[in-house]
Amino acid sequence: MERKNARHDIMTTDVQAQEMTDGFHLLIDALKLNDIDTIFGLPGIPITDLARKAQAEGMRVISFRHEQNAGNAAAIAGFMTRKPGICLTVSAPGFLNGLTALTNATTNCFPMILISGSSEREIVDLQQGDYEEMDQLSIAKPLCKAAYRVLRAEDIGVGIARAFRAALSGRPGGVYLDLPAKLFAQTMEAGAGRRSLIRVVDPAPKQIPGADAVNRAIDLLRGAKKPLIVLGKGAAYAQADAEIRALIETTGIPYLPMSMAKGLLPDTHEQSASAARSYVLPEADVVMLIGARLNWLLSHGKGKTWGGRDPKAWGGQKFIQIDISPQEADSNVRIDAPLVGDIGSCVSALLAAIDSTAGSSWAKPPAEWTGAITERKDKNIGKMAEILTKNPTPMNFHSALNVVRDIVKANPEAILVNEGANALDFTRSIVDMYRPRKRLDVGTWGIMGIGMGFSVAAAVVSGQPVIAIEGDSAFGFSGMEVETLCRYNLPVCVVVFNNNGVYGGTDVNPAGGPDVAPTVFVKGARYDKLMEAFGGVGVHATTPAELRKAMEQAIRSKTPTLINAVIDETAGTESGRITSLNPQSAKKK
Ligand SMILES: Cc1ncc(C[n+]2csc(CCOP(=O)(O)OP(=O)(O)O)c2C)c(N)n1
Ligand SMILES: [Mg+2]
Repeated sequence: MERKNARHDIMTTDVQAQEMTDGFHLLIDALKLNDIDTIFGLPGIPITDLARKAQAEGMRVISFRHEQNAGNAAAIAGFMTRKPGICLTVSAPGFLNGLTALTNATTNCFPMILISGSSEREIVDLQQGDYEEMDQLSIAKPLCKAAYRVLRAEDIGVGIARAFRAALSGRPGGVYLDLPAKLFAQTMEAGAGRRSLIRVVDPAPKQIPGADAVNRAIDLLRGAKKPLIVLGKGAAYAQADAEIRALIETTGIPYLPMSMAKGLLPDTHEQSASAARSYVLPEADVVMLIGARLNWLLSHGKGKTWGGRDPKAWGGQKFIQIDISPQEADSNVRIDAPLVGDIGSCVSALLAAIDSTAGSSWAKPPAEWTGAITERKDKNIGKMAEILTKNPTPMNFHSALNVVRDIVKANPEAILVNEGANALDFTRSIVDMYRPRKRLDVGTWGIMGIGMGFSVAAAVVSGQPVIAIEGDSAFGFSGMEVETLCRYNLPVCVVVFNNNGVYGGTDVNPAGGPDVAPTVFVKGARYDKLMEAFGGVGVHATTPAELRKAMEQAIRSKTPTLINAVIDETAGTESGRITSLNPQSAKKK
């Protein structure tokens, strides 16, 4: 009897000693170890079981209908949480579908990791025609911040750690992680597997600015007669909201929020110069950029927008630029005071310097400057208020957005997703935001197609209601994801501004044939029926009153809703606010 028991013990020890893990579980464990609780993706060979096992291990796995939308979801989850958003795709075509989102994330400095399964290296590299054959790593490399491949199960921990550090450190961005099919099935002893994983410590280390750089910036600010602060999306990402607010309020300097920085301070703040943008940009003498780049969205810091004599000319203002990347300064015009570091540290350093050098005696900007801004603001806001109260039939952008503006004001916790041309530009200028990181839009590229991916992620990550204001063309890029909204029962209210086409519905075929013009869609389309097909609420709204009722109901009920808001097809302009970027031939007709 005793002998038998001893033998039993030995056998148990043997089985314990051989407890095994595999690539699937190592990957899931590595992600969980680094606080990832959600994966956005689309299943198929070779990652179907990975998605299943992740769900079995308690992760939230949100499946999409197209990888681009899953990728956009991951990217914006990264922006909102400062943890890399994870997108999971199959090989070649799935990978390529996810790549636009990865590249867009990199351009916008959103941390995300695109994890794609890939086919067998031995066959792919000899181009022998494998299932979904593609050298994915080489293709991804120039399109993202970093790209890695893991070939051995024992390297999964390091692979994830490197991907996290690349995505989050310095200027955040998109990272590609290539995982060949064979990796998932590889086994190793479980204890060794556990020990191979890395919990990444301090992946976005503080970067403290140099004292001389801080003083240079302070000197410029102090000497300014007409100072201006421009807040970019980087300032929103930094989550240094209290410090930024303190800097603006202590110095009394007027500020201009870029699109996704709206709400960092409430848009109704008395120092906001949004409604006087075309006045302050050419007039300011010292401009401090906080997490904002002088790219096309700021007319490259020169030309008429900035008071330059011609489209290439510098307007004469001095720039202070706070950015985490030392390479950003001088990218377009001279930066007199670059302040390199993370935004929280830089702004804190400025506040400390102000406190120690001037204390409460910091001179606020001259009243002539702030007064002139207020005067213009009041005039423009008054003019806009008049337009917003009009009630034309059919609705135009203004009468519809007057409703959206009220709904957002009443629900400041709601997240506003926005894309389109006119539907984007009018919403940005009319709808005030009250809290940080509540406005998510087309970003640096002006990319269409982010709508439903952003909406899904915003709802999943925040648990707050989401309002998506979508041009009818913009909506089409990700429209099938209304099924995803219904499947996960997300509190998203999609409002399609339906003006029958790209910029509007009035173009005619110049050749007179049966095809409609390239910018025109089916007239009077009923996008609301699309939502109904999956069990959500569809509403056809032709008046502001109908739109208001439907939006209120959507927010109250937390039910996926799509409102087809009929907008005058003549109300938009070509390309919205950026008509001038359309090339014009010099050739005489
Ligand atoms: C991926 C991508 N494809 C094409 C474009 C060009 N584009 C810019 S806005 C837009 C759609 C504008 O129409 P709509 O969304 O209906 O907005 P509207 O001006 O009619 O309100 C398009 C196709 C783009 N920005 N991104
Ligand atoms: Mg349209």
